[in-house]
Amino acid sequence: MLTIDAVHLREINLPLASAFETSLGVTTARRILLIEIESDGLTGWGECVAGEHPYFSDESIDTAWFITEKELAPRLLGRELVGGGACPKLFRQIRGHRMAKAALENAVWDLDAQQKRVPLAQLLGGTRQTIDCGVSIGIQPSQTALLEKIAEELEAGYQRIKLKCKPGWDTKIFEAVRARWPEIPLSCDANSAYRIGDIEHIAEWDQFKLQMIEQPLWYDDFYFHALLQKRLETPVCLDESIRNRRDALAAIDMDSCRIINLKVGRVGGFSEAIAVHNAAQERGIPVWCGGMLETGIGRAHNIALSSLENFSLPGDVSASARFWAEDIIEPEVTVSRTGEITMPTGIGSGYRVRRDRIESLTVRSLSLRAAARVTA
Ligand code: OSB
Ligand code: MG
Repeated sequence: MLTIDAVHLREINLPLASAFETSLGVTTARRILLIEIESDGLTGWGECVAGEHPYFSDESIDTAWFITEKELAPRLLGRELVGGGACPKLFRQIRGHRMAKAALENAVWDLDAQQKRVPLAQLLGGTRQTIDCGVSIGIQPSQTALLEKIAEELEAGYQRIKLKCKPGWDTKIFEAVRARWPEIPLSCDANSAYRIGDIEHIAEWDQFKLQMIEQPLWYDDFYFHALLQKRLETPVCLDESIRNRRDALAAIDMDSCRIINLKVGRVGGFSEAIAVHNAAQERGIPVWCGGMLETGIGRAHNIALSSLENFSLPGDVSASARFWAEDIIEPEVTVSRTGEITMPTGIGSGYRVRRDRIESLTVRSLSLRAAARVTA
């Protein structure tokens, strides 16, 4: 049993090593909400993946901070929990705010793994010893810059290249990339930049033999993605649309997608992520682990999750150095020349959190302590 003694919120500001551009906009620095949960002298960490603006989802760091402070943390403080799996029920009264919920729930899992002295991956039910890594490459200033970037990432060993795309940065770009690399595993991610009227335009991409087309249409849609999938040979992959297990079931049954990008923050925490993973596995649908420009804390959690069996395609889980001049964990996440991350074997996430560095990056913090212990 874990008793939640305190929940600490903090915001750190961290510039990205290089700007990341998608159809949603350009990100040059991150404002990140980190969660620390204390129980009997141990500390579990969680990272909230909500962005500075509610562009990817309807959450932002500021809504997440508010909901964590006013609604979620009070439901945990002083409670005795069997583990992270107890969180969804405690949070059920609050609708939405899944990224805020995930940061707390994942911190509880992190803590539980430390208390039980097991690797987090093992606690989650993971079996893989290594995970396969791909990269997501943002929209670049020019086609030449993009080709250089791809060459670099292939040279580094990454097993799959995902190209961010949008109208005007799509067919021509895919043509240029395929002309130079006819066979590499290649995919694209539109972050909902297209509409169903673009169906014939998107269907032209079948010629590029993409591994998948990620979230081409509306962020909250299943129906039109199913119409599009019917017209395509290339598998559609859903990211934004999948909020939980029921969404995964609906999308799979409707043939809205044939692959799922699973992001633990987007679905509200490890419990729901495992539920989505299992539902997809039972139906023969592969999942892969998505990324949200995480620091090492969220990255380490993504690595642990990726060790589950049905994470059978390379994820957007890549080296710390691609995002940060200096990460906030030790050792930093590194990827082998064959594009793999070896699962850490230590207890908990297997990475040490650099509290001194986090302190120096902190721009605001708030500590909430239990008034008394409550038995749930
Ligand atoms: O749609 O997968 C996405 C980054 C921020 C917001 C949305 C997405 C992304 C990525 C992943 O593409 C980048 C990464 O963390 O490796
Ligand atoms: Mg995506």
